[in-house]
Amino acid sequence: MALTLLPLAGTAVAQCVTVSHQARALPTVQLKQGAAAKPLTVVAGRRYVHPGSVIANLSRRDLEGVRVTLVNMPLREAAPPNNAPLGPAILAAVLREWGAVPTIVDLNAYRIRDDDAARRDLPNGRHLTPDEAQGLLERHFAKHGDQHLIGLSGKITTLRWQECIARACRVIQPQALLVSGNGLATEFRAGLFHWIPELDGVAHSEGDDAIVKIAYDAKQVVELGPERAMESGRLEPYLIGEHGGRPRLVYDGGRPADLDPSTAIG
Ligand code: B12
Repeated sequence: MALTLLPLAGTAVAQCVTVSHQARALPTVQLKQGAAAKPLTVVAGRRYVHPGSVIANLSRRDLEGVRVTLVNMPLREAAPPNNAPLGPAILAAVLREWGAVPTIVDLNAYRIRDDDAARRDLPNGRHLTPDEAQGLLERHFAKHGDQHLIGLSGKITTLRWQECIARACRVIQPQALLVSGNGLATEFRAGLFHWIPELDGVAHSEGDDAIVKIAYDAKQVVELGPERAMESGRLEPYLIGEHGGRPRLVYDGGRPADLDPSTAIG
């Protein structure tokens, strides 16, 4: 007997979530052309390095005043926003312990009740549009200053959003190290660079220790400039190559040995 596949009720909503014309019109990251262009040389078979062993060499002084914005991606538009962004919250707490200045933009916290939401039968309201999300980020950076690090956080379902937010961040905060962590990054690792070339780094698995090294690297990239930071050797051991004059980093995650971060801070 032949099976007939019926369209799922939720798909109509998902298809309506499109990247706006303005967001599409943003320029993609400028890559060096011709002789200046260096190919991405991937270090074959790089061995796993637990981030706890790397940050053992860092102290609070290394992260003092480093500004970090963590951006949590929207999910489940039809549901009320009843999930706190626990991953970014843990990372922000760790960063604060290390003397950095973290902020969180939770794009999932917003549900807009308007004619569009009513037309699309979303009684809890709709997500922000990409343009609205970009406006929110612009206001956030105007208030909190230029950032050393922007960390994107989202599940495997957030690729479209991360493409859009990465592109916007590259334009609004070109100096910042841009790194994706959580489910999407853990699933695709370096493969994510093909879809989101604006990214400087991806971080897989638990970020509790890794975020300290990522913030340290971000400080090096902003203060020394990308080229000198790469030459300094300070981006080791997670630097896998260079792309368009900027570093390509793949951060290993791992469970922290001790859940009390203060015991691990040098
Ligand atoms: C609670 C939960 C939800 C909540 C949402 C929570 C939220 N706000 O993210 C709800 C119920 C909404 C949900 C929905 C879904 N979920 Co869910 N969920 C979970 C669950 C049980 C806990 C997540 C959590 O809070 N963990 C605790 C926090 C502290 O950890 P974390 O968020 O992972 O953050 C850590 C790292 O990821 C990392 N990190 C996070 N952000 C960043 C950012 C940077 C820059 C860096 C460096 C690191 C980093 O560091 C953090 C600390 O170590 C996990 C299973 C699990 N045990 O983790 C599944 C899990 C995350 N869900 C999963 C899936 C598949 C889904 C759905 C797609 C299921 C579906 N088919 O509908 C939907 C999403 C629907 C959609 N439209 O997008 C998968 C994710 C797979 C993936 N690769 O993304 C998981 C792992 C379950 C599984 N094993 O399959 N989920």
